[in-house]
Formats: sequence, C-alpha cells, structure tokens
Amino acid sequence: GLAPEADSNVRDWLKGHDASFGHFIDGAFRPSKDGKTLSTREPATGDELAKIAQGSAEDVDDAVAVATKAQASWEGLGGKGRARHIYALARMVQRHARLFAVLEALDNGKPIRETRDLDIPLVARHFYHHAGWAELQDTELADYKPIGVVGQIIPWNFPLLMLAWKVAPALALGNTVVLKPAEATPLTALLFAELAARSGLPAGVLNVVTGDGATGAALVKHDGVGKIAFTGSTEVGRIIRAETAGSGKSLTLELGGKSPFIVFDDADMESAVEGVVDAIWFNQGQVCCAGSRLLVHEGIHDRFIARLKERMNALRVGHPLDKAIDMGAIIEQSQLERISALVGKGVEEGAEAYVPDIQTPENGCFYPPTLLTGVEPASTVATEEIFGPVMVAMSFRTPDEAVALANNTRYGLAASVWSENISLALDIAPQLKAGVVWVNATNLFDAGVGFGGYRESGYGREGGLEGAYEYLKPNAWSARKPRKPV
Ligand code: TXE
Repeated sequence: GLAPEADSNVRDWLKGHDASFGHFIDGAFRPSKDGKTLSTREPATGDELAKIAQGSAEDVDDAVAVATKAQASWEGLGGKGRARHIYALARMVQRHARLFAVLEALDNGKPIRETRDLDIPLVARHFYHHAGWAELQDTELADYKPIGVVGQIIPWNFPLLMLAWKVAPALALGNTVVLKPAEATPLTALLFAELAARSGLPAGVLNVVTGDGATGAALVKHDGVGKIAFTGSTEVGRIIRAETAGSGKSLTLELGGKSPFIVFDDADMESAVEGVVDAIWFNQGQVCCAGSRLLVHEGIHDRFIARLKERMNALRVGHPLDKAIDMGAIIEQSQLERISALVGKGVEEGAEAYVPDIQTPENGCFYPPTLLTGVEPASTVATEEIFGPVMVAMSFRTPDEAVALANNTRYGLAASVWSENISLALDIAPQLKAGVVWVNATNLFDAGVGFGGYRESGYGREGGLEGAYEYLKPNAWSARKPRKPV
C-alpha cells in the first residue's frame, strides 16, 4: 500500500521553493526574463506539482553566455580535477537517491520500484563511469579537446537518466552544458542542478533552461553552442537535423524505435514471457528501445500467446508510489489518446486486442497492458511507434523470415533474440539492423556500452568510449625543432 508520508521530503522540497522554479543558471535559480511559466503535473492524479519557467530565446542566450564564460576554467581543471567533481555528483545522487526516486515517480508517473531500483542507480553508475573517462583524459585521450558549450535536449520518459547520459560525458570531458529538460518532467533536472551546485560543482558549468519545444528550438539555433545532443521523437530529430545542417555544430540524435522481440521455438518459454513483460510493460512501454514487435515461431505461437495472456492477468496497474505495482501512469492525456487511437486503428486493420480484466485507477492517466495478435506486418500498428504499453504480435516460419520481418522497419535501435540454441542466436544477432542486440535478455543498459541506433533511430552513441568521443574533437598537432642553416 501507499505510505502517506512516503513523499514527504519531496513535498518539503517543493514547498521550500513555493512550488515555483526558475531556470538554473550560473549556480542559482532565476525567473524567465518575460515572466512566463508552465505547469508540470502528476500524471497519476492530474494535480499540478509545480510551476516552471518557460524559457525564451533571451533566457537561452543568458545560459549560453554563462556556460561560455565558465568553459575555459572548467577545461583548465584538467581531467583529474574534473574527475573529483564527477565522482562527487555520483555520490550526491546516491545520497539523495530516495528524494530523486520519489520526485521522478511523481513527475513522470512511473513506478517507484523502477525509479528506486533502475533509474537512480543507473544515473549514479553513469557518473562513476564517466568520472573514469575524466581520469584518463589527460593521458589516453590527450589528442582530443572538448567541444565547448553543448546544448542538450531530453525527453520525459527517463528524465534523470537521460540527463545523466548527456551531462556525465559532457562535463567529464571538459565541456559546459545548457540542458533543456522535457516540459512534462523538469523537476529532477532542477533538483539535480541545485544539489550539484551545493556539492561544489562550479557555477555556470551546468545550466538548466526549462520550457517547451520553442525553448529547445532556441537552443538549437544558438550560435554559441558547439554541439546539440537530442533524445526524443523522430519528427523533432528531423527538424533539428535540418536546422543544424551547415551550421558547423556537432549533432547526436537518439530517436524512436520499433524494436523486434524474436522468440524461436526452442526458447525457454517462462523466461521469454517474463522478457516480454520487461520489453513492453516496463515504464508503461514508453521506452525508445522497447521490444514492441513480438515475432514468435509459428510452432509455439498459440501456446506462447496463451501463456502471455495468463501473465498479463497478473500485472498490476496503480499509483506510482505503491510498491506493489508493475505499471504506473502514462505521461499525459495527449499520449494516452494517441495510444488509444493506434490500438483502435490496429483493430480496424484486423488485429485482435487482448486487455486483461484487471483494475486500473479511475482518475489519472492510466492505460492497461494490451496485446494485439494477428497483426499484418505492413499495418499501422506493426510499423508505427506506439510508445505505450501495447505489444503487437506476429508469427514466422523460418529464421530467414524472422530476420526479414525484424528488419522490416524504418528504425534500427534495438533487438532481442530468444533461443536456447546459441549457434542460432549468434547467427541471427549480427543480421539484425539494430544498434543494440540482446540475446535472451532485453532492456539491459550499461554505462560502458555505447547505446544508439541506425537509420531513423538516429546516430551517435551514448556510453563507453564511443560516447566519450561524441563530446570531443580530435586535435592533431605537429612541431618541428628549429633548424640551423648549413
Ligand atoms: O517528443 P518531442 P514528445 C516519441 C514517442 C512519443 C513522441 C512524442 O513516439 O509518442 O515522440 O513525444 C523538445 N526543437 N518519443 O512530443 O517533442 C521537447 O521540449 C528543439 C520517443 O514528448 O520530441 C522535449 O524536451 N527541441 C523518445 C524534447 O524535445 C524540441 C522519447 C522531446 O520532445 C522541439 C520521447 C524543437 N522543434 C518521445 N520540439 C525516445 N527516443 O525515447 C520539441 N522539443
């Protein structure tokens, strides 16, 4: 059940700020120049959590100026000097893990079990990992320089984790940051910036400008920014690519997906069913690399689907702070309507929808786990990213057909292969056009492994050495000894 005092620290933090936040620039909060604000709501109840500043081009300009000023001394600290700060950020996240976990669950609607056990520990791990790259920079990466000021734009599905994926490598390698969190989930970024300043991060090194797409667009256009790193929709990714083309800015894009989840007839059925739960019902399916297309060998298709439906009947949907739930709330009404319209379209196109007979809270933004079977490979639900708790299932006859179906998408972010036959799995995995392939697993993340996609899923990697290079520019140099005339 829900402990009434479970979120009291978060309420205290909000109250301490009168539930109203400015941008975090130069180590302190400051309001928007034009005084405009937005609200951020609790998806589980619809209640307003806080007011945030709606950033204008002037606010972005302010933040970029501050970041530009801070960059030389931040770079001048050297890798080892910066590593101390990045380790301090990792420890700060661990010290305030509970506060971050509850705030994230409230602002996003995801289960506290996930924020406590996955999001927040992965955030800390990401900072520890990148503190390591800072340590190595002066020796192993000596022929590279930081880019300078980077603009980072993140989505609402993993607010603090996406901050970590962007901020940790940028700062570790000597850049300064202007971050634009999603308008639906700005609070953990603001808390992070405030606590980072308190833990000794120099002012101006990490700036947060809140606001909507217009704020993001102003950051993309700004001449003082040397790189844009974006995670979000494929549509906005396309706009940003066009906007930055020819500008000289570096760009990395992490966009949508429609990742295949392939089950061969010799797969361990119980593990694969549990894999489906993680693939599509984790974070209410609002995961860029969600295994959202279930491809099952025809020999086990009916048995597998029957077992999956049974498992769905045991899923629990409820308030994010309830520890005994599997799924929380959808981010906002417009996303819920989009999901619902796509499911309707799927049924119209001939699929059969299964929704377990389970309770969902009456108020708030909730959508039940849903399975569409008998889906045609060319139909809308088989090709479009639904970004919700909806699995679409198809069957295949041969391994070649599985590969063809899996690659029949404009995306290429992730893929998951299930088989007890390791030769088969290792034969299939490299044929899948995806930036990340999991075997008998799904949604595994490691700060040391580059994450990113092919095709319309974007380009560039986050994490590991590849991710580090994205925040550096090669700096070749040569010298010659003065020569005496003979
Ligand atoms: O994303 P947006 P939305 C997909 C998913 C979802 C759909 C819409 O399919 O249903 O996108 O979600 C900022 N210039 N994903 O509307 O708009 C925006 O303020 C610069 C997949 O939330 O792309 C936010 O901070 N920035 C994805 C960020 O971009 C702009 C995760 C992402 O918002 C901008 C989220 C502009 N013109 C949604 N317009 C994934 N890959 O995980 C908006 N923004």
